Amino acid sequence: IPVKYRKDYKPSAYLIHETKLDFDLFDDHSIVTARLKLQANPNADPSDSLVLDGEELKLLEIFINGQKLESAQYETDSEQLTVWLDKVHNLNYQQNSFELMTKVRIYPNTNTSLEGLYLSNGKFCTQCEAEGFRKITYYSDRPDVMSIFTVRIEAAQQKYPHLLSNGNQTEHGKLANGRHYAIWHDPFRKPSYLFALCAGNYDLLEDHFKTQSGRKIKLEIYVDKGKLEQCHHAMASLKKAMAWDEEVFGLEYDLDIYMVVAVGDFNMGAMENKGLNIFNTKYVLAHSDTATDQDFEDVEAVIAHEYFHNWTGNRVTCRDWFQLSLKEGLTVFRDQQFTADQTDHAVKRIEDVKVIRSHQFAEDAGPMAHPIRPDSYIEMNNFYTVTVYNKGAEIIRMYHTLLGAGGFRHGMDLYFERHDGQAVTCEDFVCAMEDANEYDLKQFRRWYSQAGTPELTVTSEYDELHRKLTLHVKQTCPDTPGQSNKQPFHIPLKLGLLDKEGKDLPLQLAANPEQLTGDILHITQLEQSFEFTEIAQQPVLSLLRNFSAPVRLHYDYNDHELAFLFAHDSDPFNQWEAGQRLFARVIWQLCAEQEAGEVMQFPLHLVNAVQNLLSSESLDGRFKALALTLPDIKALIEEVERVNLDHLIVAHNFLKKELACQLEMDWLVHYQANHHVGKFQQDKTSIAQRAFAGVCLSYLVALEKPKAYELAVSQLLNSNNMTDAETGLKLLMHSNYEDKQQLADDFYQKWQNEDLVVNKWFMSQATDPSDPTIERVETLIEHPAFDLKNPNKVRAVVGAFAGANLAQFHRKDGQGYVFLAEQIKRLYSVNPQTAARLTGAFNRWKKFDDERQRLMCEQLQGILQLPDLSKDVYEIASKALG
Ligand code: HT7
Ligand code: ZN
Repeated sequence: IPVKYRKDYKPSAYLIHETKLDFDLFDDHSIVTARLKLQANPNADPSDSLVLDGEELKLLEIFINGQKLESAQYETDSEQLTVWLDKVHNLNYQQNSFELMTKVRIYPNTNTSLEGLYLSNGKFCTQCEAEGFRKITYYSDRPDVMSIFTVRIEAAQQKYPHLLSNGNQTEHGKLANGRHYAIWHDPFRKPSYLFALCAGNYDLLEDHFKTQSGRKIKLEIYVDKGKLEQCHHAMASLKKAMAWDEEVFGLEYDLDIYMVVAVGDFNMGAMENKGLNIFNTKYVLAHSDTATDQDFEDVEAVIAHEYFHNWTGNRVTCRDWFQLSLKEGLTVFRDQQFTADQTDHAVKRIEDVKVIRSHQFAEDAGPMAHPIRPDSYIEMNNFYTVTVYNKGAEIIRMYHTLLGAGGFRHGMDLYFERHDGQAVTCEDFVCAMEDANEYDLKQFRRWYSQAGTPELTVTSEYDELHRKLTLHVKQTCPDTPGQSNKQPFHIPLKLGLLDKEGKDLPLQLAANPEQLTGDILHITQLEQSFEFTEIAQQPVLSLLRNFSAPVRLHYDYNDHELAFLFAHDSDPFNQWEAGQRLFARVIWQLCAEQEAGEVMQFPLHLVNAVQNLLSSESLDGRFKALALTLPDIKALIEEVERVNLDHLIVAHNFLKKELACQLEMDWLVHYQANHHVGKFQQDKTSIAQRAFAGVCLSYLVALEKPKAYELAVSQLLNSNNMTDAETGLKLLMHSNYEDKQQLADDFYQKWQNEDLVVNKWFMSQATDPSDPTIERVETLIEHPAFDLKNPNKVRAVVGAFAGANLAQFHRKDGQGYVFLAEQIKRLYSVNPQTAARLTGAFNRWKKFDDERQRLMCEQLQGILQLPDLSKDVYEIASKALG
């Protein structure tokens, strides 16, 4: 199986100046005619053959400059078309441009990979990133080949009244036999991965946006019939995103029309095709009856993310797929900033860091570890990862931290000034930041090349006599596959020193003042010491404020310091962090007690800390909800070398139940004060109250008392919004409430026609940690609403089971592993991308006990034996086994 390497990059031998595509769409096949204006690339090695990518295509005709090619002049195999240009008569292919015409037949109706052109719910749509365009026509399917596209679409008018592609519609009309056509022209050069086509019968929501320069942009959202009421939030989000990008980055939309099409069958969240975004319905449709507050926030964030790609991704794109983080890390950072501005900076930061710690740290420490700019891959689709996206965003965030908002903006401005219309590299981005700010980022570049999560170990000494505090900081980074002996990173360590009242002391270094910028300490060496002067009293250290770098921090806090920070830190992130550390310490202590065969002891000092937080009047409800939530088990697993999962789950449950018991009245009082049954509102205060009430209810349900169950049942049945209903449903499904099956059945009856709600129903059951869940999940995949071809459904049942039900997935008898492997076997040839994502659930097998390790490896080996295994799944499974 071939591996692609970053170091092997070579420019394409031929450029494609113009791309004219004709689509003739039929229910059982489609004909694609491509007319490409090609020219030898002056910046590449000359070549006598033209090699184009093409997969699953049936070549019907091929012409060059109107000359039909003979079989001796070209060749096709399962991946490519090669034309020997030197065998084509009278063709001066090194000097002149020439036209290649190909006609192919494809079968969108049987395309279940959801890559290329496929049918979703009776409508045609495309997904071309990363390498899906080659399933549509023969092409140089790589991001550095950019072309001007003109697209003609023809289809039956009644069934497909809307015919959409990128850019502006220039023509449309009726044809014989009930068919019609539309022609679209995109004036911006783009790579093939940004091509899109949609054809179907949709409901349409129309609006417009006036840009800062006064241009009127048509906004259109296309959805399945009957879903119009669920599009208004997406439309409002789009307008907010457009205004925000103008305001914060000075970036205005460029075409006259911006279209969004929602489809039910989609491998990922959404796709930023130029002027014609294609979205998973999950990230467009939102109504308070059917979508939670979190869904609303996700829709807003994904709409914004895809919109922001218009500049970071489309106007300036990637030279090759190893540079993916150039657009994705940067665009995630931009969407994170946008959401923070719309909601709450601290809450958003905490949520983002939770993803890093539970998922990215795990990836960085596992068999798939890769730098944000990978050096090699087997299947590019496997590299749309939390590392490239979320760690990539953390790296961008560090520029923002180091250079300040103004410096970052200067860097962005220079980046666009230099590279608008180009396909560039991460190095080009670093240079723009460096040059715009005259800031040396030589060492900072290591974040792009070295994988793994750096560890910072900090110790401190306080010298009362000389009013000095010395910090000793060590950095290390573990070996990762193919990389050892890492060089030190440039790590911005944001910190505060708190006096007895919790106030921040002024920061001043005794020497090397350049090592401190404001409250950012520059960690650049393997070992460094910093002396802070004029520190009148022994301070409490608040380190890595706002999670200023994607590292693990080790500092030997005592309980008292953590409780102090939990109560007083002016940095809300570290306030939350202190609480999480307090909880985590208790959980590990409870594990140790079990290990030693002792009875678990609940440490009473927690009660005060939690009670104070609960009753705080100044803190936001969403922040409280986060601070009262126990650390995620997945993140805890990443804190240790090997884990006794059974002990960890017992400890986690014990702590939850103890806190529930100790503060029973408090949970109830706060639940009642924050849970409202009256008129539904979706302002910030109401959203915060729902989040806070939800956490209070989760503690009450942990008591396993009839009264608490009654509250949850009443919330589920009487709520007038999906946030409250889903919270009630989940809590009950995950409890021992005896009538929970009846509730589940009723919920399904009520919502069976709302696919996205059915997915919530699936998920709440698949993540039930109690024992008969595997058997239950086995019946869920047989349920009429389940569809193996629909990734949302697969994620809701199989993905949720393997990724969010630790107790059942890791069942001791290995049945959880058997179940997952069975599903991968059913799926790998249907949808290789989704099957590969599921396979990743085995990646952390080394963390578990010997028996579980053996059982997981057995399944991985079985997967590797499958006939015609897709390279997507092969890459994940083979790397997992190492
Ligand atoms: N740029 C897109 C990434 C993507 C994708 C989307 C849908 C289906 C398959 C896909 N492969 C890659 C999404 C984004 O980051 O905005
Ligand atoms: Zn993206």
